[in-house]
Amino acid sequence: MTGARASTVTRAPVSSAPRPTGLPERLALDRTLVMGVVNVTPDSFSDGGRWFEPAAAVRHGLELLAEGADLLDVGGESTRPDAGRVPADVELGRVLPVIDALVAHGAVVSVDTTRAEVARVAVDHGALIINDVSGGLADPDMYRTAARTGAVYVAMHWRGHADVMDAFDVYDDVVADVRRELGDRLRALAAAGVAADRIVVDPGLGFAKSGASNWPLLARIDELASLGHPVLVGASRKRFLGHLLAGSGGEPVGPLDRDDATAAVTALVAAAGAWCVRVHAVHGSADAVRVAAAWRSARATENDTGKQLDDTTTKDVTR
Ligand code: PMM
Repeated sequence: MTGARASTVTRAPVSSAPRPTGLPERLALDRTLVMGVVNVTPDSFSDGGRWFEPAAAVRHGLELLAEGADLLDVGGESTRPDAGRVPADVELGRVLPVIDALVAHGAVVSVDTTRAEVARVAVDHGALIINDVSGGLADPDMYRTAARTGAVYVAMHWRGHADVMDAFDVYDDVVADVRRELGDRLRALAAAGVAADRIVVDPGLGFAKSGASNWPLLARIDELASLGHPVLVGASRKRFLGHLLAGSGGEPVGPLDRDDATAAVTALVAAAGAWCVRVHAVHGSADAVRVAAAWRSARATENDTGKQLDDTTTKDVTR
């Protein structure tokens, strides 16, 4: 009994995850947040075209909120492998009416863009988060814009646009390499005047990462968290989950059949202390973050109890 208890105190403590400043108080929760994806694109890999009309996108965003999303990520340019670029005015024309309507409904909105101009206008229209999958590498004005607007900035690990990224899936140690490259981004953000407490980091699952490269990033997420910033994870419906679930013929399952696996990833990264998960199907992940919060809380209590018992045991032994 004493031995079993003593072993609990040797575990790593469950640290409370950092969260960015600058968001409404209602998002300061003791659990991982769920970001629902609203892709206003004709060609995103899992839901392209389904919410392309602004009214459909707004309806979809409201449904995701009703299912338990804490915030909504609105994007107007697909980042699926091989996707081409769309002009900035087209991107803005897609996202602005949707952001306007969702903000008017009281939603916390993030804009998914690699363009400083799109980010700036979206923040003017009420977006509170700039979600930049390029981590600032696609547009030299992005960090200045993040600094000037004061928006929360998500710096995702990125090595190149969608049409070329698969060629950059070359790592010595994917976790160490991603951590180092995110560290470079953090230094550049600091030099541009972006407040450290507004920055979130993201491993960029699926971006210049094949199936095998994604799992260590999930399993060793604590190493990315050790950069000292909140961590956002976007595993939802990605190819590596399709390959994991492939049947005996080796065919990956389709994107819409990856939501249960996505929720399982949500539970794991939420238990590890991720700040937020970005998902297409909200319901399963909204449950998963609550399971993980209960698990973390019980684990923290058990560690405390274990420590008290262990201290008592120590006194007994020395008496
Ligand atoms: N993945 C996609 C788009 N935006 N943003 C962040 N921060 N992290 C991600 O992993 C991420 C993202 C690609 O998925 P989609 O085509 O379904 O939007």
